This record gives sequence, structure tokens and C-alpha cells, in this order.
Amino acid sequence: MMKPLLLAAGLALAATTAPAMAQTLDTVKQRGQLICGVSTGFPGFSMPDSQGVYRGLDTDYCRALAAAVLGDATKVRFVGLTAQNRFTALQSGEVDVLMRNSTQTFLRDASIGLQMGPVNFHDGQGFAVKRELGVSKVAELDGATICVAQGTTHEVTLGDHARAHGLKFQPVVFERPDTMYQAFFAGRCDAMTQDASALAGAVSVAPNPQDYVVLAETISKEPLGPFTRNGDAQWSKIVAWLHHGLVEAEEAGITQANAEEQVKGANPVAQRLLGTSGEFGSRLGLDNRWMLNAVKAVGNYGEIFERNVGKSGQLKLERGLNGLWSKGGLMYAIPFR
Ligand SMILES: N[C@@H](CCC(=O)N[C@@H](CS)C(=O)NCC(=O)O)C(=O)O
Repeated sequence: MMKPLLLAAGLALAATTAPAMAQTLDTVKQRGQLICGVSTGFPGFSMPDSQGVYRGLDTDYCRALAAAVLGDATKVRFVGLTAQNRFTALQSGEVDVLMRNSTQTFLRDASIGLQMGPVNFHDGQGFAVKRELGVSKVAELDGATICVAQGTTHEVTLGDHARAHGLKFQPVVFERPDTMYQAFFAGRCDAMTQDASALAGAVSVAPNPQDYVVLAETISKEPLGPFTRNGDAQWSKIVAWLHHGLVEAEEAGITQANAEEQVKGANPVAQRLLGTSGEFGSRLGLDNRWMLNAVKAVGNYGEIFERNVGKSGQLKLERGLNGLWSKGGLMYAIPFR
């Protein structure tokens, strides 16, 4: 029997209308802390280090938001959410925002009372395979057992790809990605499928990383970005403009190290972004130095990318689609004017 569409799209039990939860900004200010929904552990995006401090692109976005809203990047509590419970946690108000490698799709936008922010990581669904299989293309996985995690976009896309290309996969479905990784590295499936970035992260911490390869081919677009609740336009705009601000900072050459100097500089873009002119912060209910605080805390988009998932991070990913539009990528800040 076919699964109901919403369930199959990774939207288990979440297809309700969210209660109107306006004024998240006031709640966060009164609480003096941001509650940020992140994944339970995903190298490069949100992963506690040996000291228990969360590191990653998603967790840096949480810190940037805390700095922008509260003037202090440390005033954030991270709540680890699974693929299955993430949207319900946001709907119910358990978290203020979701920064959790979540793919934006039509159904997630239209059906669960949530608002999608701008894409902060362009990903695609990939495959990891044992190197000894000598596989280099997805079509060569015809007939293979494929580990896949429940509650993700990947369950549906794997089936779609098989039908569209006349392939037969034997999916082995896991409730959680971490148990899927363990099973795959223990030899349970010929391949496993996830966001390509997640596969790079999983392989980087595998018992023998050199025994596995992540195929270059991807079978979907997985535009990842923040989610907020419907009915709170001010908060959704803050989350959206934070991203544009981090990209605008990169475009304008404003870095963690030079942001304070640029406040006094002559560049009009930097002046508006950093609060010297234009009163941009107060239009969103924030201090005019909101983006200055955010960039001083975690750097611009490029710095966040490099530290967590780029050359200086564990995953060593190329900027690719996540490069600036002026360098052939898709990162394009809506102008601050
Ligand atoms: N982008 C996909 C997949 C998201 C996903 O669940 N990714 C895994 C990658 S490792 C994850 O976050 N696992 C950690 C967890 O479930 O806490 C989606 O939105 O459905």
C-alpha cells in the first residue's frame, strides 16, 4: 500500500497547522537565550566536540543569531533533534528556530505551518559505497541493498530515481541515521544514501575512511536552510536577513577580524550592514549592530563554510554551488539598501 504523501515525504505527524506563535523575538529577549534546534550529531554541521561544545555550520548560524538578537553568541541552548521529530519540535514551540540540515521542499513549505528561510547550503542526495566494489555510477547499483534513513527526503527520492531509471534497489530502512551508519560500516548494505555532505561527514569518522567512497553523482537537489513558524513574520525576517547579512559580509570583504575596523570605514555597504548608517537593525526590532555582532562572533558566510565544512574543516568540501554568485556559485545576498 502507498504511504500517505506527507508521511512518505518525511513529514510524519507534522501535517498540522501550527498555533500562531508570534513574537518569538520577545520570548527570546525575555528568556535571554535562544533555543536552537539542530541535529543530534553530524560532523561539519552540528557535532559536540570532545569538550561537549557544539561545532558546525548549523550551530554557527545559531550562534550568529544569538549574537544578532541578544548581543552574545554564547546565549544559545542547542536541542538535538532527529529527522523524525524536528518539525514537531518547531511547531510546538520547543525550539525557536530549526537550523538542522533540513531540505526545503514544496510539501514542507505548504503543509506543515512552517516558513522556510534562504538556502544556506546547497546539497544533493549522494551514495557512499565500499571502494572494493569499484562502483562509480548510481546505475551500477542496480539490484544493490541500500541503507536509507526514515523521516528524510531520501526515502522518497530513492524510490523515484529507481522508477524513473528502470533500476531496482533493495532499500534497508533505518529509524535513525546513526544506526544506519553503524550498520553500513558493519557491512549491512552495498551502499548508503544521504545528503552528500552527511556522507562525507560519516565517512570521515568511519573506522576505515579509506575503504569507502562517496560517488560524485547525486540524484536530487537538497537545498538546506532554516525553518521558522508561520505567523511570525518579524522572526522569520530576522532569520532570513541574518543569512543575507553573512553572505553580504563575504561579498563586501567584511571578516571576523576586520569587522570592527570596517565600522569606521568609508564603504557604504559595510556602514549599513554593520550599523553605522541606515538604522537597519532597529527596523527588525534589533540593535543596529546586530550584523556586526554576528560577524564578530562567527565570521562571514565564507569563513563559516571554510571552518566547518571546507578546507580547514573535517569534510574538505569545495565551495561549488555554495560559492558566491560572483565566483560561479549560488550564494547571492539580497542587497542591504
Ligand atoms: N536533508 C535531509 C536529511 C536530513 C538528515 O536527517 N540528515 C542526517 C545526516 S547525518 C542527520 O541529520 N542525522 C543526525 C540526526 O538525525 O540527528 C532532510 O531534510 O530530510
